[in-house]
Amino acid sequence: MPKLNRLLLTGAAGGVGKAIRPFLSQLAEQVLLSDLQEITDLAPHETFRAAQLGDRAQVDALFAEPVDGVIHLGGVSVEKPFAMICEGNLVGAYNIFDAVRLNGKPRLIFASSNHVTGYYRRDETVGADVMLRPDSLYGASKAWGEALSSVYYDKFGVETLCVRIGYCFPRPESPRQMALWLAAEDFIDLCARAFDAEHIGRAIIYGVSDNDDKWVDNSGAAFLGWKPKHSSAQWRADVLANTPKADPLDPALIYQGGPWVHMGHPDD
Ligand code: NAI
Ligand code: 15L
Repeated sequence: MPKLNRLLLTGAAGGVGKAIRPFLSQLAEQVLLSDLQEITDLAPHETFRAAQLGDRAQVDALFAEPVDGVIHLGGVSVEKPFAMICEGNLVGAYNIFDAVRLNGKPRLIFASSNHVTGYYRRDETVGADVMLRPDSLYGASKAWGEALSSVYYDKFGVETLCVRIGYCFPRPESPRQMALWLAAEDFIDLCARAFDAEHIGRAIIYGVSDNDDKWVDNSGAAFLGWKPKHSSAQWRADVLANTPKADPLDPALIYQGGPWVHMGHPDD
């Protein structure tokens, strides 16, 4: 696979950013890391530039040197007051898509979330083409990013892979997280394929590994030849042994969004 010259990684100081950084030299000669939080432990192929995603001038500055691939992880990653979601995820996603449009249209990987469909039940299998049922303002903000990817492809030709990440942490701690777990190595493999593919247009897939429980139908990912190699099955016995008995009628157990369906309005 030919390497990218310069990859931009937003949200580089976050959990997923930290997990994938060690693999990015396989994808690109140079990696520009960005976040609100400064990163100082830079490898020779890495540089850092701070940017508040809600500030257009700061986002534009990330493209001062040509970028030929973007992994956009930055933004608010959990339910937070609307002002924060608006700045990081609504204005922030817009600023990234529009800067991409104006700076040579590098291919973009957008970190969406399972929470765009959190109000589907666990006994339903959800494909990437279902009507959205976000479980939170956060989930709705990811739906906005997906909508931007549509108009920026159809109208302006920006190619984006939206990855509805399930649960990308070192290991799952609950049955829900087991069903949604995404290994960082599977995510990197997915990113590599997305940059390498001849054409991706605008696609939406779920970012989950090859777990035993499958709540999502990821057949839409087949065009990338992506076959996740990891599974959460290795933690099954441990997770089940540490999962307290709960009321099966609890909405947090019925819906895919889990405890997120219990969260009230973040500004109340
Ligand atoms: P995280 O919260 O650990 O990292 C997000 C990073 O974005 C942080 O370092 C933060 O400083 C930065 N950030 C927040 N607001 C910003 C702003 N306004 N301007 C610039 N930077 C800002 O999140 P994590 O877990 O690493 O997730 C990465 C991405 O993947 C997020 O977009 C998240 O919504 C998405 N995602 C993650 C999942 C997971 O299981 N880790 C599941 C589904 C989606
Ligand atoms: C997400 O979208 C969050 O970014 C992550 O922190 C987890 O909460 C994950 O979903 C989840 O569904 O558990």
